[in-house]
Amino acid sequence: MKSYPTFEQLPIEAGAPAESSWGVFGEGYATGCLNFLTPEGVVEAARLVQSGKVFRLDAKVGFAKPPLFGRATVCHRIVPLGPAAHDDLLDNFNTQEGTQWDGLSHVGLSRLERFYNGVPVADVREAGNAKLGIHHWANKVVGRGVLIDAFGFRKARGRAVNPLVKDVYTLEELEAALEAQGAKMTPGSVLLVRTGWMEVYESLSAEEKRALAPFDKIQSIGVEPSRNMAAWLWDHRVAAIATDSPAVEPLPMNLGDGGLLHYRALPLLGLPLGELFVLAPLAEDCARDRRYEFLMVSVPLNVEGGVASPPNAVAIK
Ligand code: UVW
Repeated sequence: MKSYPTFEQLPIEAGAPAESSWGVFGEGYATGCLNFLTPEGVVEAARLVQSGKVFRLDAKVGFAKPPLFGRATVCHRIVPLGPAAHDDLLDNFNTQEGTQWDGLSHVGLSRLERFYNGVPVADVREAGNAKLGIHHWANKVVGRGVLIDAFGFRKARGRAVNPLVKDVYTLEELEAALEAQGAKMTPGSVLLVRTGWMEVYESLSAEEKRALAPFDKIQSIGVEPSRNMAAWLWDHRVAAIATDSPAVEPLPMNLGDGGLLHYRALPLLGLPLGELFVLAPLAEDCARDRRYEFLMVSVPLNVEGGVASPPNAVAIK
């Protein structure tokens, strides 16, 4: 892998905000940390395929009823094309209604009115989002995946955990879980962290799901949103981080808090955040064969100027 600055050496560009990687990836400005995934890394990751098991990492479209944070409800209709022929129509589809990658134009720095690499709000909202659109990721999210089963680690130690209540998996805990798994972070990996949120959510009644969905009601466990966490992710050359929780970091979150992982990751480091991934079946298989690494293939929707996308992701072991 090319040599990149350490977190402590950031920023490298004059006038860029503190703790930002603006300018680091040159021509690859639109893909941020996905630049840590290389063709050589894809070849190495393919060697991890041994059992031929394939794990789908996105939930079914429309699984969240209603969608979280007040997002629109998708409507699937089958429309006739001929006497015995049909098409699908997905009406009202918000690309973040369920399992999703947050693209680099999803959240910016409100104090600067800028997104990653200094892209102004107007470029995203009014000019078609050519610079940071999700189309830049169309063939970029393939490589080694590593799972940290933080939920399993806590439970195995007899610690009570309710993922649907605000709580934090500390960096120390994530490192301890990695060590207990006998796994290592190799530069240029997609990191998946199982928090337990999705499986507990799936066990709720329709009424309970409705009650927790609004922005001001939703609670979640998440990974520590600290400077140390951002530094660890950057210095380990993590290409993207995804969890089975709604925001990667704990909820509720105060959008006025500049220390949120959403700000540290998306507009500052260019680090994609994945949310509401399905990780329990993968975690169970990893616990069975003690192999927590795999080939990960994600092909986001190829939408010119898109802000986010379902990951369309699989882990292959
Ligand atoms: C918000 O930023 C509220 O949404 P998400 O957690 O889906 O990125």
